[in-house]
Amino acid sequence: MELKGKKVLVFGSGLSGIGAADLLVKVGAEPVIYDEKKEKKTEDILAKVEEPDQVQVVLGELPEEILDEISLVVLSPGVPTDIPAVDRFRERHLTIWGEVELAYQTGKGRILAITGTNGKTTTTALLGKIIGDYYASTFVVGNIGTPYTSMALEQKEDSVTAVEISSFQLETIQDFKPDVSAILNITEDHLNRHHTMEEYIRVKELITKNQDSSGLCVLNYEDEVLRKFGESLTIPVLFFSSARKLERGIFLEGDRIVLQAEERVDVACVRDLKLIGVHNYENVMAAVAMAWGIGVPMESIRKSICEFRAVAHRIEYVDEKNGVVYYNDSKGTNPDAAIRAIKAMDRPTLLIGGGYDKNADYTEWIRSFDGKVRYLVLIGDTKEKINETAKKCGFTNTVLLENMPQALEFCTAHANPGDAVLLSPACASWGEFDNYEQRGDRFKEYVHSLS
Ligand code: UMA
Repeated sequence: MELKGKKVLVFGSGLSGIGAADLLVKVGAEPVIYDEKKEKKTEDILAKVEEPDQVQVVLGELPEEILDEISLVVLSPGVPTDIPAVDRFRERHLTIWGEVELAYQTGKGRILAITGTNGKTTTTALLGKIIGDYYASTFVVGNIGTPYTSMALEQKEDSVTAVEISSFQLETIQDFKPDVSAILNITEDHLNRHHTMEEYIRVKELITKNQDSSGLCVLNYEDEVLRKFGESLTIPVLFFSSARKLERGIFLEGDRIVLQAEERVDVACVRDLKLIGVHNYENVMAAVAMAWGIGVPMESIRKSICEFRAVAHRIEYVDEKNGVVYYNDSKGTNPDAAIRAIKAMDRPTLLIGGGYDKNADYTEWIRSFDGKVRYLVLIGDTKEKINETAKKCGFTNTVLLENMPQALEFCTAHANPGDAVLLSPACASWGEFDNYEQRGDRFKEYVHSLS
């Protein structure tokens, strides 16, 4: 579609809307940023765009006259596609694109697109490192936080882009055609938006919609829905598995990651990775398969995956000091996330937990310790409550302290070589910290200051 001279409605004034409006100005279109929240301030929105004189802002009710003038609507991912406002666009047969479609239509180069319920961000960041270490022009965009639209015009024919794509973004693609796609897993999520699991699955699977025999789709063999989907696809598929050897695919064999295609390639030993936990090995296998799919040499991939240190604050390897490995999982702000972190530990662990009280129940978290936790060091408002729960579950090795510095001092004094110290609080950070990032950063600063 020729965008030059066209009036385009950009629905949503968040990150995605600002990225879309800036791109539209650059290609000669006339964006109208529209946001339903009338409390928003036009000047605040214009302060975020690159060319405020070229952008119109409409808040609250959308006047009929604007609809008469526009020919395209770019929806932000947070805008549901079944609300009355969007029905109005459909009644007028307006083209509706999401930001991913707009970026795809204006961008260049090869595209590697990742979706899935969990692990998208880690896999996209890891893939970003693999391609960044090998190709000259690479981008990492999408749901990960950098709007795809903000980079599309920088792309060149030889660029390679890793895109994290949410189900919200997939709902509004049209021609978007990744060279390699991946669906990591599909479990129940976002049902308030997609209503049924069937619809959520359908939307996730749209990532392959425009792919053909020149492409590749990477899927999790251990996810029943995805296994069936892969078997029904007519485009090339490569499965990954953390539980079995595949005739063709990438899989875990003991502690080794193996790729079996035309020939067998020993990718790496998981002990050489800084990412830990089976869920992370799945993310690694997906990223390796995608990079291999576009021809990155295995030597280069191996080096990149062994160097990659995880997304900040998510079971992030910090350092090894005196034989003790330190992990920062400050993003573990609820028991579910903290369970994932403790499950990932493969050595005796001194666990720092506690923080702001969100009224959570800590029973399942304590039960997941599985004999691995040597000490549970508790700080914050929740320390007494967690201690009570621990006692009820029969776990008595708890230590109650005042703050993070005290907790860290205790851990460094009591950890033995071969142990891990893990910050995974199962609670929000408020109280001692402004946010989980600050809590994790303080933890890392302390670890780096150890001799
Ligand atoms: N708005 C309306 N009407 C609506 C809904 C929203 O007017 O019915 C307006 C809001 O008033 C607000 C704007 O739209 O001003 C917000 O748009 P948005 O919710 O799409 O948020 P953005 O800031 O544009 O961020 C989006 C993604 N957000 C969502 O999908 C909810 C970001 O993913 C993404 O990083 C960013 O684009 C860049 O691509 C975040 C996210 O939470 C991380 N994603 C979900 C997830 O990971 O689970 C899917």
